[in-house]
Amino acid sequence: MKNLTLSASFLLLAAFLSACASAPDAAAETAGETPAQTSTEPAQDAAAIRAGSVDTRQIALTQEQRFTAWKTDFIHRAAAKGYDKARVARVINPAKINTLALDRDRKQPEFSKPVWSYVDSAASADRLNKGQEKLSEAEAIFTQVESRYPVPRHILTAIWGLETSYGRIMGNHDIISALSTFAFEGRRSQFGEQQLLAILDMLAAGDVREDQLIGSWAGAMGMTQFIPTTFRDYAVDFDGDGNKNLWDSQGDALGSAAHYLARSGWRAGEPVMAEVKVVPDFDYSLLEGTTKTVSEWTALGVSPISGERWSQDANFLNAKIIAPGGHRGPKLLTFKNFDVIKRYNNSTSYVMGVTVLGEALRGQSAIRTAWPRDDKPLAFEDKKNMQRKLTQLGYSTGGIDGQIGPNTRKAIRAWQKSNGLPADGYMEQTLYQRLMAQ
Ligand SMILES: [Ca+2]
Repeated sequence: MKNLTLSASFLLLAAFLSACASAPDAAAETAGETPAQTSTEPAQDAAAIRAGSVDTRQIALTQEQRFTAWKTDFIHRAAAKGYDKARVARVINPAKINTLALDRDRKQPEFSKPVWSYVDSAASADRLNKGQEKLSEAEAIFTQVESRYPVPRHILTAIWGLETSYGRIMGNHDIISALSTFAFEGRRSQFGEQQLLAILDMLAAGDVREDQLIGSWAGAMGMTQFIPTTFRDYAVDFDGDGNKNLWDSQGDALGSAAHYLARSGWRAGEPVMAEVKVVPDFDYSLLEGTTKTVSEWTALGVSPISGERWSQDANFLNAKIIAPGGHRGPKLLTFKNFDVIKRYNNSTSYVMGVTVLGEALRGQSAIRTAWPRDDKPLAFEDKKNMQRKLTQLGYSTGGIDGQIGPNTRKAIRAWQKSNGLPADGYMEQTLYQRLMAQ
């Protein structure tokens, strides 16, 4: 597969060699983007090609030409959808390929960190202290936001802190270029085009100015890192100055985050999650997203970690149970508001980070049980080995891809069960050694 791709790009490169020489305009536009080390003399290029080394300048030109063609095509298609063609052209034409966005998007998902290191860093002393400063500094704004939306200030502050360290790290990428890069190439072209159209909507509505459109390489903007579709659909001009300024206006940023969470179904006065303990013979297969009322969970041996009983109101709430560090680590009931924060960022670790920091900001401790910190998460290759071994032993993981999804957890649980172990679907290092020895 790899070889096929390589020879295909070589053919493409060869086909464009003469075209590039006769059409320098597209290349000239982005001369500043061309890495310095590729500006070699033509003769040297020819020698390099004869020597068989890769001519990166020619690849860049080819890509540049295709990028220009994509722009023309996108401008036509946007116009066909009813967008003002002159405006689209003015916005899209200056876009440059963002190589960081291209590289990051192509990479495998990061080596997964254990959930506790994410939660620890989310609620670090520094973030907690700065969050407390922000809570008092922006007290009047929070009071106004809370009077309009049901989301409490400690949750908004935690999101603000996790997204951008309270506005300190908002990204300095040109959003149009980053999104055009996605739209032009790679596995996220549909996402890129959708987000660009959202930007065009925002500009047409007069919500933002073009010069404000700066953010992360992934296309998120402002203190609360809204991607354009979220920005278009949920950002509010909370301070009423006529501009939805998520970059500089704390009112706009916090009001917009509160509005987004409210519209995603935030329930006033309800918890996000609650730490629990379970009976020794608890059925851990219930960890896979089963929703039950708190009183039903009580009947299954789940109770508050504090040893107290649930309040009468709590008994009627719907909840799921999670144990992100396995049965030795904290176990938590998660409520509707947990899923609402997931709309913001679809990651269990993220929501736990927001909640742990948020609770700390109001002097509470969301998690008491120690994480199994002595355990080192499995490397990607180990995960594949584990899947291969489980499958060999008759516990199908539905494929060997190094990704731990519901099928793999199900296989782990079946193996754990038949070995008389707590069937939490969580593979610790020691268990992994034991499995591989079988
Ligand atoms: Ca405003």
